[in-house]
Amino acid sequence: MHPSLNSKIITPQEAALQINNNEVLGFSGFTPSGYPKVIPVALAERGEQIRAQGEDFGVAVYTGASTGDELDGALARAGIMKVRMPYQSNRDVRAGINNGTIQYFDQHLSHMAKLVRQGFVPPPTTAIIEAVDIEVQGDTAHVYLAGSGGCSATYMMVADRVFIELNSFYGPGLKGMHDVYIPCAHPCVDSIPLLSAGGRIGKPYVEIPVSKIAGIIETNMPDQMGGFVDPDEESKTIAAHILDFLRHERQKGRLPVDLPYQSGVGNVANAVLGSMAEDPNQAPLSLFTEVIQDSIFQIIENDKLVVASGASLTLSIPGQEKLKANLDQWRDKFVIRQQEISNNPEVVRRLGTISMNTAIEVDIFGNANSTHMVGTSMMNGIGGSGDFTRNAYLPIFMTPSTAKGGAVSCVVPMVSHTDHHEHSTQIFVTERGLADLRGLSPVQRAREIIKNCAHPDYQPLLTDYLEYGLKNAKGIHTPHTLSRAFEFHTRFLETGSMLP
Ligand code: 0RQ
Repeated sequence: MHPSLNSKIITPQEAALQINNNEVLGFSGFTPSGYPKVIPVALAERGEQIRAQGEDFGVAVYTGASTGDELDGALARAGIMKVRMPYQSNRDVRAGINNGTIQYFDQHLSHMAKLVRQGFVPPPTTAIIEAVDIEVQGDTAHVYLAGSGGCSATYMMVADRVFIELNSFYGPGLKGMHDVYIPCAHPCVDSIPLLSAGGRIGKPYVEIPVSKIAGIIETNMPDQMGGFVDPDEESKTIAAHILDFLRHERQKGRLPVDLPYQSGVGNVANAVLGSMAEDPNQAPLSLFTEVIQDSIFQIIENDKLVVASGASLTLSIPGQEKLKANLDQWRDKFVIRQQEISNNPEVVRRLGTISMNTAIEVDIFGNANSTHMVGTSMMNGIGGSGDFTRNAYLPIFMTPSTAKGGAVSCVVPMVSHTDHHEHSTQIFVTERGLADLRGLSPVQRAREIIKNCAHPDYQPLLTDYLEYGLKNAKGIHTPHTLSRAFEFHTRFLETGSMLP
């Protein structure tokens, strides 16, 4: 850090004292990566004290995506999170959303920064950002972000003041990984000049006036990212189906070898990339994705990484240690972007990205639900799954065929909430097999999905639903029987199982 900034060093409590009731706060962080870790905890403590005295205190929390428990969990448990956008995956935030105490605006991640800059949502007045270094040139500070890009540049640009948590865990070794680029504002129509997954079009830091820095807090903490479990048989089988399919597509000449991949968050997604890394026939991979998970090390160690572009390094703690030890060697293989670029629909489509995301449930006609449990309860949010699915060269959705020990079928007559509709989806995969929906009518899709993806315990029920509709519906293009469409979900709510 530039020595002229020493006078700005404060404690997290001093920062928290300056936050006002009902303020909109823009935090860094995209998944538990690169999020501030000590100011939110101090703010939660302060908020709890104020509320214990019977006074109102709450804030709106904008981030890149989900964050760590020191941010989301702490603010939710303190009861001071009033508004949340655009994505979360924290148990306590989820509880607040589903009991109505937190107003959640679940938004495509690529849209968030623009919504703020366009003034469509109230802009953050304070930005709270994790960084690895700050340089100063004249009146300008160059802020080098930590493990994620998120919407940090936009929040710092629009906020009146910025608090920075300067985390020495990675330290300045991370400098050079970020590519910070903000598209011009309409009516300007310049294209984003990104022509490859690894292209660099911006600066490695965010520029702000030094005068905006309201305080700096020094920390030394890894991101609190839970470890990945070794892939289970189900994940490995799903991965094997996807690899077989990609091989088949390549043989047919429909899949150029060097198209980039996006892969969603979680153990299944991690397992798919891990399997690709181990496949001797797999050509080196470019990732144009959001979350760079631990499977990246398998890809690097098998000499299969061309480049990994994402909005965050979502690594377990051993993964963060590994990266830190190899930063000099690997830095050029990574590009961390602001999420409006990592997830940019136009760029996703132009590069020909192959997307692989997990759904909560899919229906027999090709719609997917990524967000809601039994139609009403929010799980996490749409995240980047829509940014990629709608624009991918080849969009793939995966899910185990059942959940809750078989009591729930993840293939249902009609999804209880629609995030990705039949016009955007193309490939569904479960551990039972893969359904290629391209070019198929709704009834043809239903037959493929029931045959290849549904669990055998549920196949007769789904077939009965389809055949009943074909006999009785007024029009049979999409032969739903509306009075029965949610019979699986209704049975689950009444008996705890979708099976009769
Ligand atoms: O609950 O642990 O209590 O049993 O849902 O399910 O199988 O552990 O799945 O962790 O991979 O998450 C879609 C939520 C999958 C995630 C979703 C229950 C199941 C379990 C979790 P339990 P799993 P995962 C990139 C892309 C949207 C955002 C996105 C997600 C729990 O992938 O949030 O794609 N996606 N972003 O038992 C009732 C069903 C169920 C069910 C599963 N049909 N009914 N419960 N469960 N299916 C990342 C970003 O955007 C940042």
